[in-house]
Amino acid sequence: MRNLLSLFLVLAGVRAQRTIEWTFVQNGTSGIVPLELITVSPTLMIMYDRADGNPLTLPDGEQAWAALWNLETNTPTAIPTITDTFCAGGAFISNGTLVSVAGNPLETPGQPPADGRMGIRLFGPCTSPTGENCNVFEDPEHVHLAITRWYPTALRLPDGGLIVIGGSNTNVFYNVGPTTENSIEFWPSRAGEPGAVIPSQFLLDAVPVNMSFVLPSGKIFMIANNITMIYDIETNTETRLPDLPNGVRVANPFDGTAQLLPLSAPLYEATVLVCGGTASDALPELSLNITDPATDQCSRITLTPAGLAKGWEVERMPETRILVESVLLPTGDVLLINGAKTGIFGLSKCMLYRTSFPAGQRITQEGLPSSDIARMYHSAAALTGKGNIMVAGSNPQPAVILPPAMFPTEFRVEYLNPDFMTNNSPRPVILNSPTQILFNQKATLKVTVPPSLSLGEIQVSLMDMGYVTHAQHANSRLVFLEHTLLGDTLEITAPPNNFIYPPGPAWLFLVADGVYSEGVQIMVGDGGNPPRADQGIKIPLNSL
Ligand SMILES: *[C@@H]1O[C@H](CO)[C@@H](O)[C@H](O)[C@H]1NC(C)=O
Ligand SMILES: *[C@@H]1O[C@H](CO)[C@@H](O)[C@H](O)[C@H]1NC(C)=O
Ligand SMILES: *[C@@H]1O[C@H](CO)[C@@H](O)[C@H](O)[C@H]1NC(C)=O
Ligand SMILES: *[C@@H]1O[C@H](CO)[C@@H](O)[C@H](O)[C@H]1NC(C)=O
Ligand SMILES: CC(=O)N[C@H]1CO[C@H](CO)[C@@H](O)[C@@H]1O
Repeated sequence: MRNLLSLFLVLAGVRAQRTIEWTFVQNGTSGIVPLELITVSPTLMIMYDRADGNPLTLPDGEQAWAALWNLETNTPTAIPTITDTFCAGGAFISNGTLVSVAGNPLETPGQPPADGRMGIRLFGPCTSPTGENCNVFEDPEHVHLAITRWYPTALRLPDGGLIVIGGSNTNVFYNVGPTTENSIEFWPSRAGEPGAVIPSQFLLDAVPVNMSFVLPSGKIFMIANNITMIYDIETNTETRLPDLPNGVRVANPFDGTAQLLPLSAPLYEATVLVCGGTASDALPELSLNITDPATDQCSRITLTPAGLAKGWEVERMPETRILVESVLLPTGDVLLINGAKTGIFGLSKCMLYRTSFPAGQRITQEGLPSSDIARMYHSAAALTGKGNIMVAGSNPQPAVILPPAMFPTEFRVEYLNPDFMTNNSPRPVILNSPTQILFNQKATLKVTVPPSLSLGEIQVSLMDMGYVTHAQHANSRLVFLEHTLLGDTLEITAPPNNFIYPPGPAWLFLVADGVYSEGVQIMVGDGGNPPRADQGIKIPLNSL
């Protein structure tokens, strides 16, 4: 079974000549199951789980369900949390604080964790490399959502605050049926305390399974089950767009994965890529089976009038995949990793998608290693500031269950290293950069680009790495910045306004010839608490 795991990568044109040699390196154990994994600084990742028998404990001996992972020492440190973070969503907001939203109902009366369904957990910004004094702030009595939500999505809006979408009002294993919350709300609330709850016909039609993106217009694109729409927050109107083709369904419990592909000047046209999911038509929840067929379909659509006229374009992965996870890389390529060939939460495998290639040539399997660790339901893969991909977790079990169980709870941490990290070949370096940039403003960075890399292929990537959970990287975003490079001086221009990149923290990467630097953190916008007024300049858009 272990040998079934392998990895595929899409080769780039210019990059195809270089020997691709990606490798997995295993190091350390996570102590909890990082079913939520978020990159918070160059040295730290935050991990959220539930209290179901984790070996990691707090100083008082109580078991932990939240921890910081130190990328330097490859060790976890438990962090105290009040409410149950299981199946929370989240996002960074405009002041740099990471907000974890909602979670699990009370599991054992009288025992921690407390009911997390209305949870708001604030973390950071954290400037200590080891996470000293970086705590999760919670005040469940006074700071909470308007209603209970298990499994919602949270997106950072152009005003720097959050829209919280859907979920279920209790833990129901699959988020379908009468307990679903077919509604949205905002945090901080837009209409006093507690916030207004706005019903959604789209979520009702879809059973509120969803993947959502903030478009350059400020509207929200949502995919749920096999249907899609654009939501205009200001007018509270839903506009249905074409269904996913060929009966493919992509949301929980048939998880596919979706990414907003990189946005570029001048028009910042939004294209959404959706891969994997199930090929079978709406199966009744109780008859789901690990032998059910997954799909090999990737679908993409450009959200402009011309793109909509073209509709969804279909590409095929080399094999079928469900619960596949997508990691947007600084190059604009998308790593497709983990997942199963069949079933609902079955066996785990990996891949990558090269965005800039013509259709039909984007996917390949060359030069990539295999992992011998199965990464299934409740596993995660996240880009780190160093530029490799941290892969951790997996627990399709109801609690911590150790070997010899089939697919036991997995605590081993691995990194997938790109070839330039595997063989220590020279990478571009950002020597210094400002810590903050205002919209449409220019800034100057000192950089080095190794002479072996082509200066004709420079990209500057401004990224939100997202809040990784359940194969979704909510808020994942990449804007290619306009730039000029003269010697070791790189001049960049920030995104024109808060719609192209919602105000908040970001990572900057310098890419030369497909090889990228380590990332540096930068605050985009004024850094104030939400809601923020519009910032930057208005630009013409042809996107929806
Ligand atoms: C694991 O990480 C530790 C701490 O960074 C390091 O000392 C050790 O060499 C690493 N082991 C491997 C196999 O990379
Ligand atoms: C989407 O699913 C609905 C049923 O849930 C079905 O009626 C519709 O035909 C599907 N759309 C496509 C394009 O397959
Ligand atoms: C799953 O499907 C297989 C093949 O049809 C069948 O043998 C098996 O009993 C099913 N398992 C469950 C749990 O229904
Ligand atoms: C960020 O904004 C939120 C919402 O207003 C607030 O609760 C939080 O304390 C702020 N964080 C910092 C570090 O000021
Ligand atoms: C019920 C459900 O599938 N909710 C999903 C909504 O989308 C977020 C990601 O944006 C997922 O994490 C949730 O699982």
